[in-house]
Amino acid sequence: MSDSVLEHKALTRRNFLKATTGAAGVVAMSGLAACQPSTNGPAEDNTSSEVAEEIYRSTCMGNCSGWGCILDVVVREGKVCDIRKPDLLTPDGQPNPYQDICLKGYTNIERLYAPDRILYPMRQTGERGSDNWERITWDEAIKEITTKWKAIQSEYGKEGVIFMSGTGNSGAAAGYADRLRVLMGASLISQAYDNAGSMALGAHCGWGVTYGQNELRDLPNAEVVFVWGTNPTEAQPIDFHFLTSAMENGAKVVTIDPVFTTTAAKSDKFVPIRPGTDALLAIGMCQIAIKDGKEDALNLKKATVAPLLVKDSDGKYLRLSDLGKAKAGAEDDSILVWQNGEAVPMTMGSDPEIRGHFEVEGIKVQPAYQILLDRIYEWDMDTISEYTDISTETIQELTDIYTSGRAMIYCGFGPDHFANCVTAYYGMLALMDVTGQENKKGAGLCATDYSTAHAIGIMPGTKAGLDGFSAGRTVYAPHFAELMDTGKTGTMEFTPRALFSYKGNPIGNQPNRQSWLNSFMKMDFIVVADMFMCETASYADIVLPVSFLFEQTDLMSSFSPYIRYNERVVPEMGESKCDFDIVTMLGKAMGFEQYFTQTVDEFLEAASTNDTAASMGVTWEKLNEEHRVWAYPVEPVVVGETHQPITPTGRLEFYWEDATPQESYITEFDFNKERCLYWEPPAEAWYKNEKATKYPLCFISERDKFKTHTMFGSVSSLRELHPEPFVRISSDDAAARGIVEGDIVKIHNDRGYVVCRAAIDAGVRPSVLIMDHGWQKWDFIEGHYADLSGTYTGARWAGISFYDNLCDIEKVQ
Ligand SMILES: Nc1nc2c(c(=O)[nH]1)N[C@H]1C(S)=C(S)[C@@H](COP(=O)(O)OP(=O)(O)OC[C@H]3O[C@@H](n4cnc5c(=O)[nH]c(N)nc54)[C@H](O)[C@@H]3O)O[C@H]1N2
Ligand SMILES: Nc1nc2c(c(=O)[nH]1)N[C@H]1C(S)=C(S)[C@@H](COP(=O)(O)OP(=O)(O)OC[C@H]3O[C@@H](n4cnc5c(=O)[nH]c(N)nc54)[C@H](O)[C@@H]3O)O[C@H]1N2
Ligand code: SF4
Ligand SMILES: [Mo]
Repeated sequence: MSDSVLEHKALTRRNFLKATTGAAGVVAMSGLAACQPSTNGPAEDNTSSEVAEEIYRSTCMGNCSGWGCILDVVVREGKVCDIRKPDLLTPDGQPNPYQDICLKGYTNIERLYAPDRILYPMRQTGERGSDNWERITWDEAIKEITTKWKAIQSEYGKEGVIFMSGTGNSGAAAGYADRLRVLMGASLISQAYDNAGSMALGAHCGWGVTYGQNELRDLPNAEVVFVWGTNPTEAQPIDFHFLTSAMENGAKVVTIDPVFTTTAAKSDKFVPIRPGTDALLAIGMCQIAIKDGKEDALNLKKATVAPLLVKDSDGKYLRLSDLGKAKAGAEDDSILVWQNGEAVPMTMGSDPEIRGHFEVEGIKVQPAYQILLDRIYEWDMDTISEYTDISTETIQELTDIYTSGRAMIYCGFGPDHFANCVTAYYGMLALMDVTGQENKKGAGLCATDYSTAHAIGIMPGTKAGLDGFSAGRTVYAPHFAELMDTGKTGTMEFTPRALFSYKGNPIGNQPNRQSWLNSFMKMDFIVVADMFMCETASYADIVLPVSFLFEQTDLMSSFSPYIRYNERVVPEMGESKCDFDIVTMLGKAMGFEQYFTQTVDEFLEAASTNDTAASMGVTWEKLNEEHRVWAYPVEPVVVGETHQPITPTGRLEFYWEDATPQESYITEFDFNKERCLYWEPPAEAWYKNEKATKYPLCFISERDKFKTHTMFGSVSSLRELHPEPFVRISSDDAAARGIVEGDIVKIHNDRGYVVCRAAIDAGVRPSVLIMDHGWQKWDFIEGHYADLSGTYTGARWAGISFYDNLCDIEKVQ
């Protein structure tokens, strides 16, 4: 590696330990000795008070529940030296509840001045991953990339170039590469993270202003909270206060998780469920609620699809057009319900039937609720209890607690990471519908990330003025390896030859890492745009240096009710550039000059000038003046109260007549099964799976406070607190293998292995191993934790199954 290119490679575990000698060492390492963070107190001669301070408005970034926490960035003598939290008020004068800065947020100074930042375009001179780099000029980089892209497109078709984006930056301008993709007709790998779980949640009430569910500001109104497959103390540190407020208001809190998490420790009850069986628990609770007379028939009839008649023949709703009384698809082609012995339009069904089987003019039908009930009673209590590993008494107790007051399910994405993930969410939603725990304040479902307020009004318009152009096809990440291996997945056939990856680190974050490396090696050409030498960048042919957040101008709207106009705090370091400028250069060199004439501010002005923004009082001038503009309902969003479902039926849906695969290329699809709640075991991580005799343990991951995925991983002060990966193992599993605290262990299966230290933890369920997520190849003693996971996915929505794997563990030393 040329020394002028990267002053340091990403810190390996060993050289990290050598380099880190305490906080002072960190500052010196970062070249910041002259400008210590003010939180460290003034220097000896107290000069800091004489130095003029400038405060700039920016945000943190990272796909954590903050994803853009508001930061006031303090600059002295041209250097960033402090980060402060502004005290913003909501429009009705309350402290903004979506505002805090976590531990990581304050370390952005270290990231800005980090030794592993990429500052120049670079070409890999050895083989991919060999870490031999030479510095090249921007002109050389752009020329080489666009020449190769043009050649590949003319040989393999436009789709031969494939783009992939991650979750590193949600800013409007940071997503500008999508414009180039459309112009080029390039294809896309959809990362599909959290995809199946979030789509399943959205299917219930539609993707409205709440991203589908009650907003977190409503959580403190709950009398009961089921924390279900989420660990907010680590994954939502700045939103955790909504849960503690509920606790302070007297809410009873139950945590359902295979692991005794910090959140579990603060709960009234902890239920260590067997991974991948959440839907069965919900099904068992529905059965008990119905048996105990806790079914809310009124809610089912009025607010849900329960009474809508479904035809036995094709699973579609019975409509007036089926009886020849309206034109199919016309506005008056109402769905019918059964009332007083006849089928009537649903708007006339004041007290419709929700159970039974009926016949309408020779057409056999049943209310959607009957179908749900049949799915619920497919399972008997003994099987539910055995599979979930939760006793019937406990399921009874959980049902009693859940139905004892206004109840909120606070769920996250633990259950999402199995191939059967949709089942867990279908189960939770059905439980809410059956018991009527919804449509009122303090009742319903809050979901990690999605139930945060997300400002509205920004419409980036990356595709504005591109009529006549269309992007190539989209392949979901779990299908990508098959496409690369065989040139085909489902009915889709094409050959990606060049990859452009930006804002993401798929090699570190996608499951079945070896299959991704394989796919990478099959590519003719890989370009990665990143600010750090992440694992994916290390396998690139060309790396483009992206400027750090504080060097960028952008508009942020996710994870906060404020639209945030981030101003540039300091100039771009080295030759780094923001994604917008990089894409503009690439676009021009690809021959699309006339489509890349905007400056970033012109683009952002257009993005914030639209009817929705105007209706929220947002203007470009206001954003320039105030930088943080509230653009969200002032009242907390409560589905069914402040906002009505925006589903095809206008009701809360637990039955989907139009359930189809997310992409038309997917061929294997059981329409009947996917229309309503069901449960089937995880694809691999199931104790009755044949593989379990050889590999009896399921390896899952969790969030920790010190990283956002692979970001912040090389921040020295954070590494000092959490220097290396370790796997947590139950006392029983450890004892059975002679493993003791601190041992070096090897976790392995047929896909790969990882070597790291073990920590014995009585709070981990037997047969489960858990490690915090976000480590990269240089962090492990050997191997990689992402080599262990498989590429299983659901049928209706392609999700990612990080946890759906079996393995075993042995002591190495
Ligand atoms: N610090 C930090 N915060 C983050 C992130 C980060 O990387 N770092 N990432 C952000 C992102 S993108 C996401 S998607 C969210 C995720 O947010 P969460 O969903 O809250 O994330 P996890 O900590 O993975 O929590 C999942 C919990 O589910 C449990 N679990 C695993 N399998 C099962 C199961 O089968 N059933 C049940 N009931 N529980 C199970 C795990 O033990 C864990 O405690 O976090 C966001 N916040
Ligand atoms: N084993 C396991 N794997 C997992 C998970 C798990 O629980 N267990 N969780 C998964 C989930 S839910 C998610 S959401 C994914 C997240 O996976 P990714 O989206 O890949 O997340 P990050 O590791 O944060 O990678 C973001 C990258 O973008 C770069 N970046 C930041 N800002 C910018 C910018 O402005 N421009 C450009 N070009 N680059 C920028 C960062 O330096 C970093 O390299 O991880 C998934 N992987
Ligand atoms: S790391 Fe996430 S939660 Fe922490 S300050 Fe940054 S955006 Fe907010
Ligand atoms: Mo995620």
